Amino acid sequence: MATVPARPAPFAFDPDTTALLVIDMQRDFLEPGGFGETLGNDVGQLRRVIAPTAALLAGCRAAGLRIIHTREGHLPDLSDCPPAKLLRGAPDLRIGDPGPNGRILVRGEYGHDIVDELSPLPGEPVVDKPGKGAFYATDLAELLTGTRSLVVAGVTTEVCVHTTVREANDRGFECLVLADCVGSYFPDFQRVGLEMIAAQGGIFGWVATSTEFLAALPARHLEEIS
Ligand code: C5J
Repeated sequence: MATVPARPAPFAFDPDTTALLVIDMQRDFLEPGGFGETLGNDVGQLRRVIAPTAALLAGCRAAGLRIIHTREGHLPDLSDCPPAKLLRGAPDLRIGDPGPNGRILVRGEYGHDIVDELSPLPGEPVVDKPGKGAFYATDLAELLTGTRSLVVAGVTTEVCVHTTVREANDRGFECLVLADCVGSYFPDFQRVGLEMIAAQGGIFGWVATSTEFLAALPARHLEEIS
């Protein structure tokens, strides 16, 4: 077992039963012209997550940790998009409308894919999800058979990261959320979102930084892989 100095308490994990889950690092959320910006958000708030997450991916790949990516989006006919999600709010462009990066939040479009800096490598599963939570209407639970701990990165902290970590917690996974590798369009939501996870004795998870996590990956494990 390895141990990370996390909040509210040290997080113990076995690298052999731990997976890194990178949530929705898609152009539609992180680049101009996508779903996030059309809702009125400043995508610059999320882009600070890219560099630490790239370093995290490199470290986890070197350590042989299992890595799974997710993408939020819908079928081209939008049959998997609930009407309330389609019609909610007053965005400039709605889900399915043509935008500068292709149809907004539609699978197969340029904007739906993961940003170049964090491209999945061959063999790293990419889970396409229609909802905010990564377990809803996906095969993520089956992919995680034998996994006990999840290290979580991605966007946005208070929406898809929170929903997924709550779902994972209810399914018995122990979740460590990396504060510098998750991002929100709203600084207050980022702060409070992280506080909510670790409050009440870690009500549904633990919080640490990627530096703390990478420092805790056992050297023995790193040597075995290289
Ligand atoms: C949102 C997400 N914010 N990936 N999606 O709509 O958090």
